[in-house]
Parts: sequence; C-alpha cells; structure tokens
Amino acid sequence: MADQITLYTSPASPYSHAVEIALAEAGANFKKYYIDAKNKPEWFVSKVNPVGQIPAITYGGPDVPPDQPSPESVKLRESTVLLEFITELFPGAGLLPKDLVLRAKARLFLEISKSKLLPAWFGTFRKGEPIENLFAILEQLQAMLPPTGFVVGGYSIADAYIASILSRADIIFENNLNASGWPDDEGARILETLRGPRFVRLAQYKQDLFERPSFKSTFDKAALTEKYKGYFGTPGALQSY
Ligand SMILES: N[C@@H](CCC(=O)N[C@@H](CS)C(=O)NCC(=O)O)C(=O)O
Repeated sequence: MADQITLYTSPASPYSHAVEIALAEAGANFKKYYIDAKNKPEWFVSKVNPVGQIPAITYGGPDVPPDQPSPESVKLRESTVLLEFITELFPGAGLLPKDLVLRAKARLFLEISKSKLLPAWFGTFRKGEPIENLFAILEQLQAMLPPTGFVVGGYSIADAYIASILSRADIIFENNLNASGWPDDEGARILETLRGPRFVRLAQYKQDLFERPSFKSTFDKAALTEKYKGYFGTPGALQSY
C-alpha cells in the first residue's frame, strides 16, 4: 500500500492550490485538511509546520486523523519543494519532462512566477503598485511560452503553479478588489489589457490551464470570490493568505 499523504491547505491559498493541482494530476490518494491561515490551531504549528504556513504535507507513518498527526510521519513544507516532491513520488504523472533542458525551462518559468509574478500581483492589489509592473512580468512569461500548449509542451508543475496565481488574479480584477482605493473601473481596464492584443498568447494559455481537469476539480470560483470579498472588508486579512 502507498504511504499516506495528508495535505494541509486552504481554498484561498495560491501556494496550496498549486500543490492540490499537482496531486490531482498525479491521481494521488491523499487526505485534505483545511487550516485557517489567520487562526492556526496550535497542534498544526507544533506538530506539522513550525513556520505555521500552508501548504504542508505529512507523508508516511500510520493512518491517523489529520488533526492528530503522528510523530512517525515526515513533515514537508514550501509549495515549490512539495511540487518537486510530488513530481518525484509519482514519476508516471510526468509533472516534469525527461529532457534536462526542458526540465530547466519549466523550473525557470516556475521560479519567475514565484519570485517576480506573485510579488507583483500582491503589490498591485494590496499596495496599489503600478499595474505596469505586473504586465511587464506577464509579458516576460508569455514570451517563454511555446506557440501552443503548456510551458514545456506537456503539462508540468510550472503550469500548476501559475494557474493558481492567474485564476486568483482574475477574481481580483473581475471584482475590482483592492486595498488601495482603485478607481471603480480599474479592474475592468486591467482585464481589457489582459484580453487585448498585447496578451493574446497568454489568454490562450490561461484558457488551456483552466480547462485542465486537475484545475477544474480543485477550483471553486464562486466560493473563492465570496471569500476574497470578505478579506477586503477585514483589516489585516489580506496579508496572511
Ligand atoms: N513560501 C511559502 C508561502 C506559503 C504562505 O505564505 N502561505 C500562507 C497562506 S497562502 C500562510 O500560510 N499564511 C499564514 C502565515 O504566514 O502565518 C510557500 O511557497 O509554501
């Protein structure tokens, strides 16, 4: 029997969503347990992730209820580490290509999404940073895409990672959610650019990402929209998801 996997996650967390997509792609059998990132249970910090962040995974050990983690399981954290772990645990899922150059390309795309795109996106709606920062990174990522298909042709962890960000960005812009007093039409103006001639390839890529069964089965747009709307009415809530 395969070693048990328990994923600690939250619907709002883009990092966690990427890991959920990868597990779905792998057809993994796993338990899912929701952690409120703003109100973490003490046992989660003391027994699963000392940093207190989701996503986190317990791997192996006895089959126990998620809120009673066993000291015998391995505790793993950091979304990009978890994505690599899932890739290696389920080699048949092909979450990274065999070709070394393509593997490096997937990792580079993922790295830029993590270190550049995420901060630019957070900066836009949390702090009102110029939207051009976000557009410039999206252009950079768009230029790395092949004419059709995913980042390195077949689906990889690079696609899982960015799907979690781009899907949440849509919610933010479609609902004009921001903490910095945007004009009423700012979200609509941003979407107009994203749907216009500057981002034709990215728009097609997004459509392909969102049609993937692993994405559809892990994303409830209506529920997440309501959750995000709530965050914008709660001081401090935006900083911790
Ligand atoms: N670098 C981490 C970031 C994870 C992260 O920031 N998770 C947020 C939820 S989206 C969290 O747990 N926030 C609660 C906290 O930081 O205390 C990763 O990639 O896994």
